[in-house]
Amino acid sequence: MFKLIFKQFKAKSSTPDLNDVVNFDKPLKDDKICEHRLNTCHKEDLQRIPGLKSPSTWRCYKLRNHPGIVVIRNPFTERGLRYWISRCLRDYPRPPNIVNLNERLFDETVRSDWWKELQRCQSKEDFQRTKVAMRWTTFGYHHDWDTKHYDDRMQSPFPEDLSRLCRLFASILGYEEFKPEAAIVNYYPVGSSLSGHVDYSEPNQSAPLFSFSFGQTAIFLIGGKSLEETPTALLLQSGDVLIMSGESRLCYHAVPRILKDHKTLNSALPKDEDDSGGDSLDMDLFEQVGNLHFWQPFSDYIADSRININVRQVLKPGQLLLN
Ligand SMILES: O=C(O)CCC(=O)C(=O)O
Repeated sequence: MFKLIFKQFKAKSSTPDLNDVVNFDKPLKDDKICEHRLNTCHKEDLQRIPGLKSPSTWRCYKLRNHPGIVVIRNPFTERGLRYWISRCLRDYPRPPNIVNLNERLFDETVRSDWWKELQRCQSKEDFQRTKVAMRWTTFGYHHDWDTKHYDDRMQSPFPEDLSRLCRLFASILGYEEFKPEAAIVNYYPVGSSLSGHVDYSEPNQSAPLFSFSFGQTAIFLIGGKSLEETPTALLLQSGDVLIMSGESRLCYHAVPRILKDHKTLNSALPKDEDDSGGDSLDMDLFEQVGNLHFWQPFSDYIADSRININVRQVLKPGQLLLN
């Protein structure tokens, strides 16, 4: 059933039928979801990460048929969205992080600073080829796509800003001990997809997995423990945070389709829009993204692409090394 539904949504020849797809902007119409109350009152440090709306205003949902799935509908401010999109494009794909770019197709300059070199492409063709070639970057423990194993010798530092962000969401959901140790940033040009899989590479499979969506909307399929079970399709929009915890952590999931339906806000942002500094983010970047000239190339990228940051804990509690 999973593969069939994946194929139907993926089929380029047809406009996908969204009637049965959960839309968190129309929660009352949908009996597949129910509202989930977050206990945010006692978390004093919540407000300390700039770029997030006040947690008391967050809308959070659970899926009736998929225990453990939680979706927070875009808790980011416009400046916050721009910050994370810029980090994913400009900074995270740089060494020592690993990117998918093939060395036979791209030389070292592109592979080590893809975003900078993309801006320098001379022809439309070269620009497009370089743009769509970027599909993932990994950091923290690097996921080995062939062996599906992590290795203590294959790590790069986990960025402090993303670690703080994940720990904040984990804490709000009651996972005080969550440690962000491995991340994959997935880049999805419109037309691309990710087929059904289970994330079982982590020795720690009881810790939740945090997944952040930016840019164009994804149709996301969440299924069960076997491919026989019928999946539920969700619309994940820019800013949405999906958490796979408990039972759902080891369920099949996929992204069959990216919909080009999101309009990025292309204006300058007022300086004092939100948030005072703090040391949790790159505050120069946080300020720069409000400048239209600086933001434009990022906005152009996101006009026909989606970005997903996928964060996992690798080690079990108390475990210091893998091997
Ligand atoms: O893009 C997504 O929403 C899901 C990504 C994912 O499943 C993965 O990286 O394992």
